[in-house]
Amino acid sequence: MVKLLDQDILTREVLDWKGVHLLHFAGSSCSQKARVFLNLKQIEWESHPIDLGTNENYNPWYLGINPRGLVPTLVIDGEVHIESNDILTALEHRFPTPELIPANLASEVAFLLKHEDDLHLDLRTLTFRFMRPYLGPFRSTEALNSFRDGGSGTVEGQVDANKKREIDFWETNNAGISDEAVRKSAAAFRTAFDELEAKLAKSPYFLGNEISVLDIAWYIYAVRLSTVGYPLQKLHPRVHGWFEGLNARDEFAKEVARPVGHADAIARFQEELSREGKALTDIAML
Ligand SMILES: N[C@@H](CCC(=O)N[C@@H](CS)C(=O)NCC(=O)O)C(=O)O
Repeated sequence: MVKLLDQDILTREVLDWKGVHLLHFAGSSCSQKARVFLNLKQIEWESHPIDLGTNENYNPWYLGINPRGLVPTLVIDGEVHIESNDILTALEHRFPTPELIPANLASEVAFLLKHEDDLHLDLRTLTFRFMRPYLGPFRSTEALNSFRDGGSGTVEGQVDANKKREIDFWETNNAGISDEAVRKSAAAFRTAFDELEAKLAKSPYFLGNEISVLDIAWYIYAVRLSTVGYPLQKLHPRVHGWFEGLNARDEFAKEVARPVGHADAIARFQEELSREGKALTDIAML
């Protein structure tokens, strides 16, 4: 679990925060995952929005809490946890009911969540190619310099390689995301969702008859993929049915709802891409 050590944390005031605090962004998939989890557990928490649109995640104050410059971050009674899946695991330990990470399957769940996390940059690739009107500009040189210079640069006391990975992602893709990158990311999701389709042939949720953290995690990915034009219903009909079921639940739906106007802008952009033969389905031949 990624719980920061004292030396990793430069923004010292959070060490005095009591209770559950989530630093997050409304439209961030990992933040949405954490908020759905908090809803299902009915945990009271304090919200600290961090605006990714203005690169607030790269300002020194936030980097002093999250050296990776990513949302979400959990502060719980002065402990600082980063990495959404580790945040959920920490919350599960503190608030065990309802059980969303079955204790007898903890290591299997950790393995499956790692698989989900490994796809995060693929999700970002598709997002930044197919949701442009909603996202604004890519990360500027100035923002990336602020990121480079800020924070301790360490996680669990070690120099953190993930920071370089983040900077590399933006520097590689700032000029635009290539068709090849789109195809690679779409193929990774197709394989992952084929596996999920097979699981749903056996049970209504990924770990059996009850909702677990895996359903939350993949729900959030399914939302984003549907938004960028991935043909979920056509390619994975069981996953689509499961997705619709979760969409009907307020604890899920309210966390992924888009502000008025955004959904329309994205839909118009998708239509435009389809007319030009540049939609995700065209490029990835799905
Ligand atoms: N592995 C990380 C990934 C977190 C992540 O990439 N968060 C995105 C939002 S979903 C972010 O903060 N991006 C920074 C940016 O867009 O500048 C986690 O699970 O917490």
